[in-house]
Amino acid sequence: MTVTTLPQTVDHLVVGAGFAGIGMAIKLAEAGEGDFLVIEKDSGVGGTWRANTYPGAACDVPSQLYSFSFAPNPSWSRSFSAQPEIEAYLRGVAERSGTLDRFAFETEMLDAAWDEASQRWHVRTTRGDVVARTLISGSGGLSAPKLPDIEGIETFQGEVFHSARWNHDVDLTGKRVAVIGTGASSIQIVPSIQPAVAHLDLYQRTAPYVIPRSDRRYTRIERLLLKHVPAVRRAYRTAVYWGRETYVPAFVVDPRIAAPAKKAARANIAKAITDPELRAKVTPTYALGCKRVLISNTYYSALAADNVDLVTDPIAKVTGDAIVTADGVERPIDVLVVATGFQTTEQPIAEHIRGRGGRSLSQVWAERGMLSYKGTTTHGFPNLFQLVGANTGLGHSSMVFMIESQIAYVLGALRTMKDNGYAAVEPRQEPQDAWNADLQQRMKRTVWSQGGCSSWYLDAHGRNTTLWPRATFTFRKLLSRFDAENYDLTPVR
Ligand code: N01
Repeated sequence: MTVTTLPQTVDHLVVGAGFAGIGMAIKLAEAGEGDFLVIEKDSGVGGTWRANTYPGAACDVPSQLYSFSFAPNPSWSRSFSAQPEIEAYLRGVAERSGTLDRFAFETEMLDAAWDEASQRWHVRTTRGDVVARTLISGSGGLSAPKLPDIEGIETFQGEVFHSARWNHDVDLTGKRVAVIGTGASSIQIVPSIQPAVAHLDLYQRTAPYVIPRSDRRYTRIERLLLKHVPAVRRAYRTAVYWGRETYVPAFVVDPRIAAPAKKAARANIAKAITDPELRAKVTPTYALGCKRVLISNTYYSALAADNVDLVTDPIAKVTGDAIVTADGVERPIDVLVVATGFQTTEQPIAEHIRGRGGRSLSQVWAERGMLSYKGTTTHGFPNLFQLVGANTGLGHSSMVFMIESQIAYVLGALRTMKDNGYAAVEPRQEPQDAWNADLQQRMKRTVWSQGGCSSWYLDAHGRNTTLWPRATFTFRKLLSRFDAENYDLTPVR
């Protein structure tokens, strides 16, 4: 039974029921750190893995690593899981944890304001107000769709939807479809819908690097071993973790290490595409790793199919029934899919979280970009914890690892507060500035800054405020202890 009537007060209010929110709820319950409530705008758990149901949606991080360390999934069917399997895993974890009676679904946070007098967060939701000692955001870095600002798009008379809001009521069979964007979502959508549609125009602004996807169904023997022998599961997980951790972060700062991946990307094109013009169009012109490296065995062969056109002329406008490119060519369509990504560095939720003095996160970030202390806390925002906060994203490994590191840090903060009678903790400006100066210094040398591309990793001023530039175990080490000495600590009055 989930929450139907919101409590007026709670110790900890968690926002979002994806990996972060579920993990936080389980660990809060285990630690017995006061009562808590998880609010979620959707009607069930899963977060991004519930929202993204587009055809072909799957994870590009190996299954064994893409799960909580404390809740291994003995039943993954393949080495890279598809969306339904990940959503089912998360649902199962939440159900088995016994915490679902603290979850309120179809409850969206409208705004949150820190009240200095009571040392509490006052939170307005679509289903009533809640006052909480701490506000723990698990609302995700890739959850608010970014819609393209294209002239006339609002006048389109056919069906139009974003990749993360797939409209399953629209049957694409025999339709003329346009997909805008060639990121991780698009390269999964395109091969999945290509066989069914009459014609597909794929609008590419920048060619991605696409390397082969080493996905396969586990054999029967493997499935048995993974299910019944925890040591085998651990060995698979460890192998995947270190395989990525030793190779991938290294090429972020040394392009020579990317040579084998670049070769694999070129071979991937050569294998599927014979037309030299199309080959040239899909060949990236910037350094590998500058944008997220994508994985697929079917994307290029879908592009080579007779019913697909890869359009690289810039889009000039959308009319009632067509897309018109800058060269004046008009391509009629029935359905428009915008696979144009997410609002990453200017997240809408930031406008609605107001800290000390009534300043919102977006006001603070407007000056120096999205920033935080250790990706989790922010000066001026006492008792606010952001899971998947600034500079915690990864291009190479599992976000679940990062989330678990953050959850442990939050629990450390809550323990410190309880043991010492603190009402509030807030990172001091100085350590926060030092943390961010160090990050930005490291960013200068990376392929994300030097690689000659634009990406969702960078904000409007070219600052990378989304990715973690070091090894993931370093992040875990740096967050392994709650460093109260770097915080202002307000005693309970
Ligand atoms: O979004 P994106 P995504 N006109 O921002 C183009 C995760 N994810 O949803 O490159 C024309 O990567 C834009 O062009 P350009 C993963 O972290 C994971 O695909 O900016 N085009 C780009 O091609 C991923 O990185 C998985 O020039 C426009 C595309 O739209 C992140 O989510 C699966 C445009 C956007 O690509 C985001 O991926 C899916 C415009 N106005 C997602 N605006 C897996 O685990 C944007 N574009 C597999």
